[in-house]
Amino acid sequence: MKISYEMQSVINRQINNEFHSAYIYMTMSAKASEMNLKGFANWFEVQAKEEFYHAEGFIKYLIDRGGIVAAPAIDAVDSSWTSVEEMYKASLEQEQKVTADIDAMVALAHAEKDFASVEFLNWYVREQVEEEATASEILEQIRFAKSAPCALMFLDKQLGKRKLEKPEIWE
Ligand code: OFO
Repeated sequence: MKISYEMQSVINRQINNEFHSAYIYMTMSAKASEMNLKGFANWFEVQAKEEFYHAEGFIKYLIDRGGIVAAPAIDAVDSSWTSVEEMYKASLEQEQKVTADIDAMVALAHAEKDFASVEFLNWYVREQVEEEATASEILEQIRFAKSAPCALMFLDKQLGKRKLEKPEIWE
């Protein structure tokens, strides 16, 4: 079954969303570096690269289904955060937005009886559960650590250990 124009259009929009997420996280990484929080900077950089993989997954899928990849401009990033707490708050909001977009795509795939897209999108549905949970967990830890600077330093050290792993569906 050929992929519908509407599904192509929402996938293209999502490719753009994923690159925008990558841009946001790369900017957060730069801001954390400016604050000398190298561990947070590492965490955001790894996250940016994961977002790039997410975009790549959609691109490959669209091509496999005979679709056309559009390449609209990526929105600028509002980088007015003044703390890592604000960055993780923004991160959680961004992930909640992405989750809503993915859910809408799944609903469209079901409505069109496009079961290949349903199956493909399921990976992203599960991924978003993890993305939201992680952003929310780190945000809570930052809030706990706020009254104790050494706790924030410890968290920075922990986040510095994060390494990039290629998502299993692209291996
Ligand atoms: Fe691609 O998951 Fe975050 O935005």
